[in-house]
Amino acid sequence: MKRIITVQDVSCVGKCSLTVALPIISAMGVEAAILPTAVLSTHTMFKEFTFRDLTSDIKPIMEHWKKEHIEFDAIYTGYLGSFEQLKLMEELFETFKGKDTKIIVDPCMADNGKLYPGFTEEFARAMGGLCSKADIIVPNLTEASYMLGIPYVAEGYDEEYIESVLDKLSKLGSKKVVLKGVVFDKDQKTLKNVSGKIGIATYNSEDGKINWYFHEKMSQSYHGTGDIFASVLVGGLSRGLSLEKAAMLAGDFVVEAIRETMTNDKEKWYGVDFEAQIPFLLKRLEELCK
Ligand code: PXL
Repeated sequence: MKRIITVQDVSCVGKCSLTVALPIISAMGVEAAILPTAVLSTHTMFKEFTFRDLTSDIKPIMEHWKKEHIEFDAIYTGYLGSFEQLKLMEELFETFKGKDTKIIVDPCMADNGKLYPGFTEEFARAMGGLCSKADIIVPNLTEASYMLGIPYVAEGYDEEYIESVLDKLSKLGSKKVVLKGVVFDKDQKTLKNVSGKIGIATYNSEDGKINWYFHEKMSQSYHGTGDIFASVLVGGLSRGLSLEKAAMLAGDFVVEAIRETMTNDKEKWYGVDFEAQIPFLLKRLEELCK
């Protein structure tokens, strides 16, 4: 069985970060080891959440693993809360990157044109630095814009604009980029029937190829869907899927999880009801693995 390590906070209530990564990656048949960076009573979209920083535990945990010769097939970082944690992640990568270990960085810090509470533009640029050490990065368009220091463009852009964003992102230093949340308001030179849908662009800087996957754009958006996307991507890659297939599976699962949640929409800030769609995820995973 493949073993990955994921580094994120524990938000005790409010489905995101480790409370989605663990069940999803485990359900996909991959061992999910964790390195919790902080414990919060809820994610930061609630008011008056508690917060306990665990940064000082990170190094001793890594040292113990090193002594035990523990190895990981993938290292996946999500929500990180400080410059110090970003530095520690570089050390984690250097220490545990084996010959075939994939490093996946989800620069989780912003959406819909805005940084999450507590993050700054300076932090976003430093996150760009961590991305340079990754094999694959998974930003949405807002995170991409902050990391690149370019204005966030909400709508009206074209294929060429997205190609230039992908090129700039790969120049941060990661060979592969999965850019989420691309919406074209009309068909493009090479992309037909895409207007109003939501697209995921998978870019490989080695051959310059972009693979597009468009799916239904749901009328509601929810918290934690980025973490669900990245978790499925990591699970899919660990099960041997190509990056393109893993991104497709992740996009489809997020859509089904949102559809499920929209049938019971009382707790919008709580996160999506992905649990009910795990059978769908596993069925699609097995089909794609064939
Ligand atoms: O879903 C991203 C996330 C993870 N962890 C915490 C958050 C957020 C988004 O706001 O607050 C603590």
